[in-house]
Amino acid sequence: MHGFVVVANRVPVDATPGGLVSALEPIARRAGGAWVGWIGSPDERVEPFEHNGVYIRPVALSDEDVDRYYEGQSNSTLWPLFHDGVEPATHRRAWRVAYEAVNRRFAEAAAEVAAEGATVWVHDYQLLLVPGMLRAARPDLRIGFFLHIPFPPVELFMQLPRRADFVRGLLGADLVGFQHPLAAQNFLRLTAQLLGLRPDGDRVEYDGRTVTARAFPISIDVDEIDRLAADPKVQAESRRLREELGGDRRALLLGVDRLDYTKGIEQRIEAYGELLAAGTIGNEEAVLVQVATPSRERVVQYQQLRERVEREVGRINGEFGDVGRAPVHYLFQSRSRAELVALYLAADVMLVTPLRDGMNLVAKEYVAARRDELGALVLSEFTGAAAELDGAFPVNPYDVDDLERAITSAMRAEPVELSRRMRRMREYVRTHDVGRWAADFLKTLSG
Ligand code: GDG
Repeated sequence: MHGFVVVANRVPVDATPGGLVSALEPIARRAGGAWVGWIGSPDERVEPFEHNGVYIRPVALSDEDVDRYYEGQSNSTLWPLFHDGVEPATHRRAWRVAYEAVNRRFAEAAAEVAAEGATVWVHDYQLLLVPGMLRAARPDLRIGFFLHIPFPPVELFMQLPRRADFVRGLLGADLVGFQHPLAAQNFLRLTAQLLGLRPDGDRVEYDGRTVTARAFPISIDVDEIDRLAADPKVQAESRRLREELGGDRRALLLGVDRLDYTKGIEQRIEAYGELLAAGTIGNEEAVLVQVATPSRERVVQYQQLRERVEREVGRINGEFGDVGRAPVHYLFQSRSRAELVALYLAADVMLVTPLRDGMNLVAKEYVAARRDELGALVLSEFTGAAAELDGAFPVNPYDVDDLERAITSAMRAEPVELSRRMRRMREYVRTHDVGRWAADFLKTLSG
């Protein structure tokens, strides 16, 4: 039995942990905690085990569960709908049924490992029903929920079949955390519209309890990025990359994203192509590197996106490239953390232009890596990060003209201006790292 339990779609046993794992694992370890989640491969039954001092309680998913709960309801219904419907959401009864069954399995596993009065922290859109199920089984628990992606406006959410179930699911928590204050507001409004509740400030009474809904913008492990950025091997790799790409004669523009239609990769590449076509930017004065990490490859929208992006990259390189000097370097590959930081250090302009993004950690990682206080960040207004990083060059990624303007202003800004902006952002990120995020959330949850 454990006094602190994390419940997330995946367990933290990957070779290169992300920010969430580096924030929560030490907390779980200190608390003698448990982590409930899927191992990541279908049809694999694994007994509970200990990993880095945390008790791992695997939840098994069949191939069909992965198809319906994960790729279906989570990634083809909720993901697009919660990102403003930038791709149409697909609704299928069988997916919803599987989603509910799998959420129940997660809730039961959590109930089984949580000690009397334990704190349980449930994560993200794959597990929206878990807080309600857990509350019903274990009214003694303190339950927190954090949504890593945006929460859509009421009108959009209303399209979701069985929408009230999802709201009731979240209301099983004592504290529901979001990336942005607007998301918390959307949620509270919905409790009024769908369930006739009366939210008051950031609280709402439900079922004889008080539920708080508030923004807790997530962040990164600043020390980890800083350590990599200070590493002579990483710095040498960064210099090598710049040299390969044309040295100081060519400005290096960089994008790093999972290949996802929410990230605005297509629009970004299209804008760059137009700048080359118009002669605003010459192929000899700049180069774009786009790292597109493979993601959700079995979902058809992702396969189609990949084809569109690759066709456009091919067209631009064919039309505006020279032998040995391609305008766009496109890497459909996963890179190590060290290589990403080397790229951040090499990039003059970081392009973070999602159509919608809960936070976007890449923006914060770029800032944390720039110990030289140089480099420009072009940042979409529709990211959570835009509410925090006021030294960025803001952009509306739906507007190609605005993208082109933002890219050229960032490329041509004076170094003094760049370091003024970068210093402001670095100060903010340094004082708002992921450790503080987790501590704020858990302190609020413990009341
Ligand atoms: C969701 C929300 C929210 C990327 N490529 C590689 C790689 N990455 C790392 C980045 C960064 C992370 O993955 C991506 O985080 P983002 O925040 O940018 O985006 P999502 O994956 O969509 O994350 C988002 C986040 O949850 C946290 O709440 O900010 O809004 O959508 O850390 O560096 N890492 C490695 N190789 C890669 O090729 N090692």
